[in-house]
Amino acid sequence: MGLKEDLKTLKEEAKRSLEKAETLETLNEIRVSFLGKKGKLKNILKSLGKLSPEERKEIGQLANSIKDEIEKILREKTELIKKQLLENQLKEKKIDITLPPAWIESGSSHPVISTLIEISEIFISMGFSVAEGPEIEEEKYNFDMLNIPPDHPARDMQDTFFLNNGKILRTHTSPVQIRTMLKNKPPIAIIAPGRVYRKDADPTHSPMFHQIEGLLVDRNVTFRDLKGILKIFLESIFGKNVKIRFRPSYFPFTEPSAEVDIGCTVCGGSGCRVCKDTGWLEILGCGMVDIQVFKDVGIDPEEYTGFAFGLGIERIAMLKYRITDIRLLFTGDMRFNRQFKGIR
Ligand code: FA5
Repeated sequence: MGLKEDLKTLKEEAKRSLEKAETLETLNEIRVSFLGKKGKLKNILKSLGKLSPEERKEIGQLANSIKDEIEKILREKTELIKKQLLENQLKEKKIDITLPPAWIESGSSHPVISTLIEISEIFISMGFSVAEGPEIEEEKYNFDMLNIPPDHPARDMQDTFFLNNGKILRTHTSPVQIRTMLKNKPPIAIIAPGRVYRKDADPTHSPMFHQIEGLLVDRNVTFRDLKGILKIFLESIFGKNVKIRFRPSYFPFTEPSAEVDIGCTVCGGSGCRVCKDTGWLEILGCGMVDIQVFKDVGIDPEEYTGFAFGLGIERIAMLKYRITDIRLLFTGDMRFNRQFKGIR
């Protein structure tokens, strides 16, 4: 039977070709040439019509099984070649896992911010809560209600940034005292950290710097409480051996008033540019809340007393980390900033 032989020969031929095939393109060519519309199988089956129905059935079944077999081998071979292709690709693009990874620098807190957080945490641990106020402030809160009259030197154009909308950039955090006392009744114990602005620039003065305001109002608050709290705070930051000096001073919103200096940690007291050769650096102003301020916010000065303080965060950071120029804190120079990695 010629057709049967032809089909078997076709099968063997297809198998041989498939065995040799190495690319997906060759596989496709084999599929087209054996199983395609004009392919070898169709060609053989052309003479099917000349056969008897029985023979036709037998040859038809044989042709189908050969077709199935070739298709099966085609599928398997396709999978195999694809797998080999992938393996070759992976080999070519092999990743060397022993290479060191690309270096991604991790960020860290700026020394001013970590000092701000450290100071805040000390006061929070003593029972103070955190209050906030706007940096764009009204003169009423920044000056008038703090008992700073219009002709006071602090209002001078030399110190204050005046804005076109009639407001100013706050020159200190003390307006938060007023805003807090207008809103809350005593007892009050708050700190108010934030940015403040002054026309000021030298190794210890920056036009933008940070302060933390403190305010405690209650019955029987005395100057002794103020000294005690500040001593605890300064010893927590600088250690028990810190040299502290209270100097009488003047602020329109406190009476009596004082300023506190710290023995210069940069030179150890022998004199340097940070302490301007005095051995001391001023870090805060403080005092007992002035009676006039209490009256203006509606707190009875007969019943309540209070203390307030305002400290410069950059000055504390400078003493803590022995930084010789405040401006270094704001240049954004990464060689400087990197030195403070991991301080908190
Ligand atoms: C005040 O700003 C008062 N509001 C402080 C105060 C609050 C007194 C409550 C009484 C009661 P003074 O101008 O001295 O005070 O500033 C306070 C601290 O801010 C200074 O001791 C200093 O540490 C810091 N400071 C002042 N000016 C600058 C500046 N330009 N750059 C960096 N730090 C400064």
